[in-house]
Amino acid sequence: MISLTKPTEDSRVQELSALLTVGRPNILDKAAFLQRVEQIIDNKWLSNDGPFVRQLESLTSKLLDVPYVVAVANATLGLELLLEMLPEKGEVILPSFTFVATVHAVMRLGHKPVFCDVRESDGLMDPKLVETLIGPDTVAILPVNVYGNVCDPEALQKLASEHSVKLFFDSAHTLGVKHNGRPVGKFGDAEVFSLHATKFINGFEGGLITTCNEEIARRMGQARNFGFVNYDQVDCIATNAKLSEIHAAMAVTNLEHVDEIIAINRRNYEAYKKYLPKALRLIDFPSTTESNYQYVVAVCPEGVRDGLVEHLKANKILARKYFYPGVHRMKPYADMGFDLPVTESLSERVICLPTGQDVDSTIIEHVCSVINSYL
Ligand code: T4K
Repeated sequence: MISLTKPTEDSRVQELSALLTVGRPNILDKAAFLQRVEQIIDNKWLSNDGPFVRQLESLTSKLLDVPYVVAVANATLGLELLLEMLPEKGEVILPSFTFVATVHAVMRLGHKPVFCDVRESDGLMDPKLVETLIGPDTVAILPVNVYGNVCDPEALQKLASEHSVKLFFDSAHTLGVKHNGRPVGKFGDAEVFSLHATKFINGFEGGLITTCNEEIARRMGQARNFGFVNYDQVDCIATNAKLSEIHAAMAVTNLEHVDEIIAINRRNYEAYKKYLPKALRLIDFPSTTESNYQYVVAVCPEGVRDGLVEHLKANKILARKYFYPGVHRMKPYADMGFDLPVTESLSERVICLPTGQDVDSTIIEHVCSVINSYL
């Protein structure tokens, strides 16, 4: 007989609950979510464009002021569906200073990643550098809005239009962020958001493709569901990237508290600003950006970061090295010969600190005093 182990007896869960971790999910209203789970079970509509998926799409369409939202199983698949739509294979310009998923999506679809270095100040691609990398084989630019900061969408759009290449934003970190008062979500040809457990609004897993282009939205709707246009007709070769109802219900429940979660993250960010030793520099946001503050990232002096992460862990605080190493240094990409000095230097020094619902200013004061004791 199979032995059923209760989740709380799982050693990983026990280890993690004893730690203050980066990425602990925000769950603002467990009762409301459980009520929706009952509803899903009673409805017997578990997946495939169900009522909660539609509600999620409509809520995010309003929140982001974007006409089309297509919910998918995760952001990685969202990026793959967009890249699959490109009429020819070619070079895609993107940063190496990102989560590996962005680059894997490019490679898995048969395109060639062309890595662009990033700025020391915020880890974003500089449009001036992007311009130097555009060539005859470029098919798309794929900027990543890391940590809740926003790449310059106007300058990038100008470049993409001048060179007739597509512009897709990896906005996995920027749900609810505004740039010059305008919600991120309608820039470029399309954007992709993540609803992974560790994201500030989570659906356990999940992703959103947003676009102002009706044709892209139509194709994404088909592409997430095997290419079906109706019960019997399949128009293209496609995969299964559907979001289930339970995932959508979790995301909808959390979205009802979006302002509250941003306020919590902002309060935490301000507390880090107050207590963090001055030797570390917090990645900041310009006045043009209203962030969701979902990642609190500090840049350490050279040679400090790895020891500090270990010291924090010894004190039951699990900080993360997002993003280390640069993707161009990971095994599948290491032979491509890219030299990205800022990405390399930054990835050796960044440290991502715990935030979200389970963190408050007393905890942050403690985290900062542990950091101070190491320095
Ligand atoms: N583009 C960018 C720029 C991204 O950052 C990401 C994902 C993507 C694209 C792709 O999005 P998705 O396809 O995932 O929708 C995590 C996440 O898995 C990943 O979604 C995220 N970025 C990345 C920055 O972080 P890991 O491998 O570090 O995650 P993991 O599972 O080790 O979780 C991190 C910590 O969070 C754990 O140490 C403990 C805590 N945790 C995690 C989970 C899953 C919990 O407390 N509870 C949980 O349920 O990549």
